[in-house]
Amino acid sequence: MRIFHDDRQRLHAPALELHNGGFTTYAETPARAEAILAVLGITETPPDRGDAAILAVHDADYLAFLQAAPGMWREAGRPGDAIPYAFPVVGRRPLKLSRIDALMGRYAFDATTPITADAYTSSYWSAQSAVAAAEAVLGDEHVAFALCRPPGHHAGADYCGGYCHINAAAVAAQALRNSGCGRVAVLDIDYHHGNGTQDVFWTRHDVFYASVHADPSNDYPFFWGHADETGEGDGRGATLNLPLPHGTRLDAFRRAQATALDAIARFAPDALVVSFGADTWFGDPISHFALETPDYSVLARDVARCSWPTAIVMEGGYAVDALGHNVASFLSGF
Ligand code: OKP
Ligand code: ZN
Repeated sequence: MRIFHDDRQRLHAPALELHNGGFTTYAETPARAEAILAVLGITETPPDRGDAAILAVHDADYLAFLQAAPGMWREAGRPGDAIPYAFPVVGRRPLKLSRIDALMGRYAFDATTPITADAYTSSYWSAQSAVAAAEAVLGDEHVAFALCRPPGHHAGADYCGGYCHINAAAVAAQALRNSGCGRVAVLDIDYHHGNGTQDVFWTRHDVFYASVHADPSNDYPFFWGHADETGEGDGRGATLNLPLPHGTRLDAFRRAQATALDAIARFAPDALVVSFGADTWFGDPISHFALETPDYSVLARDVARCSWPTAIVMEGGYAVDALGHNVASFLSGF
């Protein structure tokens, strides 16, 4: 299997995150990628497809802000990482914002996602890795893996959040659309709902989004991922959310994934993007499911049996010591 990753994806390294009312070390660390690389071995550097692939999903002003924010933050005299802390409540009148603090809140939905000096570079190459995997599965390969880090599925067209700045899975799905796939599906099996991916394709019928995740009544990202969210307008019925309770083990997870795969099969995609998170593992430090390492190859085989060209994109997974083995288990199922 071809595996894509660029060293620059490991530059972004925020110091701290707000967790349980205090600051702790940032869970989404470059060590995650190191751990996966240590187990998988050799990877390919993706070609640079430029801004165009990313602009097909994200707004130009948002991408410009990601690049400008660290400098503006420094110029305002702030010593730490650029972290938003004030957010415009939905429905407030549109204002012309200029202060960096205001802009941070405008382009973010939470305070867990610092925009470091390297956030754009690392996220840019994460997205390029996803595009390379998408291109590979339309070529000689049937399946490819993008070792994406930082993750992407919480990032929307014009906002960051949940450790994500650029939505690599959405960029890959759109790249597949632009390469001649009329219908593309995204299967998101990270522990958390992929609100960014859902939002990007919410009103579209050409990209189906299905997600198995922790019930947002109890879990991040709280405001998306409920079972009654099914898409709007042209996208009505092209979103499927399957929330599950804390403690979920392989059997229940596998049944939910089968429900998602059945819906995707009815949609009849030309290609699939899998947003894969290993934060469903029982020992994950920020999550509450109970999958075990061999379970990932079972889940992967169920996906592989569908035989769609499949680009796998890495999302979460924060038990660093187990992460490489959990990813290897998943990939072995293909
Ligand atoms: C990213 B991905 C921690 C609150 C949650 C954000 C979680 C983002 C997960 N106190 N922090 O979906 O794995
Ligand atoms: Zn996650």
